[in-house]
Parts: sequence; C-alpha cells; structure tokens
Amino acid sequence: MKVLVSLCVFVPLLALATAEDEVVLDSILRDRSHIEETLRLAADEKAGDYAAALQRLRKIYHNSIRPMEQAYKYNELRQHEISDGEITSKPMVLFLGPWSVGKSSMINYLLGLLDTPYQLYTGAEPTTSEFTVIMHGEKIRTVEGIVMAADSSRSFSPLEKFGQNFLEKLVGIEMPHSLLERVTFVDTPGIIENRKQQERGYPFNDVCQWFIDRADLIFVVFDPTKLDVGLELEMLFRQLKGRESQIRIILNKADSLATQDLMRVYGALFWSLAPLINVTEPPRVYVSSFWPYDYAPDTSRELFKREEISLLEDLNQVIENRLENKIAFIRQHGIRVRIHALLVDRYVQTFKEKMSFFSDPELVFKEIVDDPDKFYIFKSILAKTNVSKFDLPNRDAYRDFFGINPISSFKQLSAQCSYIGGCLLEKIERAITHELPSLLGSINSGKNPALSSCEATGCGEKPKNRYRRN
Ligand SMILES: Nc1nc2c(ncn2[C@@H]2O[C@H](COP(=O)(O)OP(=O)(O)OP(=O)(O)O)[C@@H](O)[C@H]2O)c(=O)[nH]1
Ligand SMILES: [Mg+2]
Repeated sequence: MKVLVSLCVFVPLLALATAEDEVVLDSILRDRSHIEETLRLAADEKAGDYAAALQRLRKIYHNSIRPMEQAYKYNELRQHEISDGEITSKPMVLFLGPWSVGKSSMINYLLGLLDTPYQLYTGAEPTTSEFTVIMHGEKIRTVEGIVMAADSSRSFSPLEKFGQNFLEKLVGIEMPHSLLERVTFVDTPGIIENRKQQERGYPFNDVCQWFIDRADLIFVVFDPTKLDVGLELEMLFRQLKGRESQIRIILNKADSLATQDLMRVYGALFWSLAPLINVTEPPRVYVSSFWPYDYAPDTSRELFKREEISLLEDLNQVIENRLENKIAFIRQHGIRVRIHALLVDRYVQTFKEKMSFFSDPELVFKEIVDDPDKFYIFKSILAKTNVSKFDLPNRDAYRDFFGINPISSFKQLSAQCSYIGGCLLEKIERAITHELPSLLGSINSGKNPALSSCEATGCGEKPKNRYRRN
C-alpha cells in the first residue's frame, strides 16, 4: 500500500520529491538498531552452556521419566509423548489474525528481511497460504512440509497426523540469523471470514490448535481499519482459551488512523473481544505500526516507538526464560506421569484385593472403574506428597484407558524395580523434587542467585503473564 504525503509536510525529503509534489512514504525506512539492542542480539551467548543444560534435561527425561511413561502407557491417556525435538526446540512465536493485517510484514521487519531474496511475500490481498516456519539454519533453504514432518529430530513431526493435504501447506524456511538462533517464528494464513473450513482441504482449526498449544508467545494481529470479528475469529479465540498468558494483541498499522479514531477502534476491539476472553486481566495490546517504513505524518512517534520497544522486551523475556520454561514444562509433565502411575498402581492393587478364586474378573473390574471413589482410589493419591487435585485426570478417562489396556497387563509399582536401574517411582520422584530443581538452580545461579529451587520459582507452573505496562 502506498501512503502519499504532501511534500510540505516532509521537508527533509525534498531530494526525493517528484514533479507532483508528492513523495512515497513507504520508501523511507525506519532505523532498526533498537531491535538489535532490545533483543541483545549482539550479546555473546554462552551457547555451550545452553546446549549442555539441554543435554542434562534430555538425560533426566530419558532416565527418570520416560521409563515410567512407557511402563504405564501414559501416552494412551494424554496422547502426549515428548520427543527429543520438543526438548531441544526453540521458543515458538506464533502470528495469528485476519488476512492482510500485516503478519508477514511484521516478521520481515523483525528479522530485517526487506528487499532480501527470502523476504516473506506480502500484499493487500490474502497472500500467505501456507503455515510458514521460519527457523535457524546454517544456510538459506526452504524445507518442504513433508520433509519437516518426516524428520523426528524436529518438533514438527506430529503434524503428520493432519494429512498430506496439510503438509503441502506447511513450509519451513531456514536461514542464518542471530534472532532465529533463539526463537522460531511461525507465520499463518490469515483468517478469511467467509471461507468454510473444508475449502482449505485440511483441518485449519485443528492445525491452529496444535501451534497454539505449543507457542510460547502468540501475537494476534489486527488492522484497525478493518475490524470485523466474525465466526472464524470467534472460533480462534475459543481455541486460545487457557493460553491467555501467551497472548498479545497487536493493533497494527495504527498510523493509518487519526488518534481519535484509533481510540474508538481500541474500544470497539475490546467490546468485541471481551466475551471471548474470560480472564480477570485483559491481555496486553500493543498499538503501533510494525513494518520497516516510516510512520505516517502526525503520528505519535514517541508512543509508537515505546510500544514497539515494550513488545520487543516481551519477546526478549521469552528468549531469556526459554531454558527455565523448558525445565518447568518437563517437570510438570513428570508430575502428571507420576500421578498417572500412582493411580494405575492403586487400581491394580484394588483389583487384586477384590479378586478371589470365585470372582468374575469382568464384574470386579467394572465395579472398580464405575465407582473408583467407593474404593478411595483418587482420595488415596491426593494424600501423597506433591499431588494437587487440579492435576488429577478425569475419572472417566480411566474407564477408556483400561478398556484399551487391560488392568491385568500392569505390574504394581513395587514390582517396577531392577537391580541395576533401581525403582521407577524413586527415580521419577528424585527427578521432580531434586534433579530438575537443581538443574534450574544451576542455570539461574548465573543469572539471579536468589532463584535456586522450585520453592522460589514454583517451577511446576506455566510461564506467568509477564507483560510489562511501560
Ligand atoms: N500502513 C501500513 N501498512 C502495512 C503495515 N504492515 C503491512 N502493511 C501492508 O498491509 C498489506 C498486508 O500485509 P501482509 O504482511 O501481507 O499481511 P498478512 O497479515 O501477512 O496477510 P495474509 O498473509 O494474507 O494473511 C501489505 O500491503 C502491506 O504492505 C503497517 O504497519 N502499516
Ligand atoms: Mg502473510
């Protein structure tokens, strides 16, 4: 889009003036140095320390959590197996929103891709038709979706389940870039309100959900000149429930409106979104123009720049906390696996106690899964240390779980010990209460000596909503 301004407004640009007294504003680029500074891209990262900590995390997971996961088939309860790619992957920043709001332009701007051969395609019509993963690589290359899904060392292999049609709409772009060494960006096709799901040829909402569940930061971008909250967007916000602390709303291209109009749009946006977001704290909204070109005249330049810096600081926090978040995520996973194992153990024990020579195993089993409370199964687990009632799985889930995995196929926890490897329960408990907190302590000691254990950080928690209001 070309923004035309009268020459008299922009005196320093006389040299660029055309005969018609007009200059094309989108040929003037803004200074990008604050991006590098705020994201501290020039700082020498101790890449070796980071890789070593990730390696220790991988080892703890494989030695102490995974054996328990396999022994009690945790994957069949929650359908969440952690791949090596997931442990070593970088934080993911997801860009969502209606079409043509400037998502791809924003990525081009943040990475400084303008006028390079690998800049993302942008345009006033719906342009991005693929889920585009922009990641670090030694050299510039495009990776096809089918190749990304086939590579189990990447965290994208689970995407294969969305079918071949989708994989054709998935593409990876690798390039050497200091920001991409720390984060991965995902650009998405814009939402088009009058399009039906099936016209895309793949389950768009399910794919979005997959990315939403894994993203460390979710930028939902809007164009204030065309705010229409329709069914697809409503659906998207329903999918974003539970991820409120990762959401940042961006009112992009804000210099295309006069300040008063902008305030009205801001109000209208919140009015439309309020029923869709049910948290006590509203999500942070950034108002600015996130593209490489200069702002339109009469723009509150200071405010726009400050907003941009706040957004960059937000991004920087995700980068700085990436290792802590990963450890917290694995620990939280470990806590769930342990609870599952304790529950299965209790079911098996109850089943054994109830069975006598004359009992019908089917009937005994049915009695237990139909009413586990009668046998204090869940209550007895709550009495154990490190078990919160909010982490307990649904009772009904176990009826389905034992329907596929017969109760008689599980050994009790007391029998899950070996001479060389020790006991599975002891190992997972040691990982949760000792090994993971001390790994967290060791990386924090360099940064902030006060945070040295889970008592200080509550490291079982998801990353907090740590946006700043400055
Ligand atoms: N004025 C102004 N225009 C912008 C800004 N960012 C992007 N544009 C323009 O808006 C149009 C759409 O930009 P894209 O980056 O392609 O938008 P998108 O959200 O990726 O669109 P889809 O890929 O179709 O979903 C392009 O013509 C851009 O030049 C901005 O900050 N200010
Ligand atoms: Mg795009």
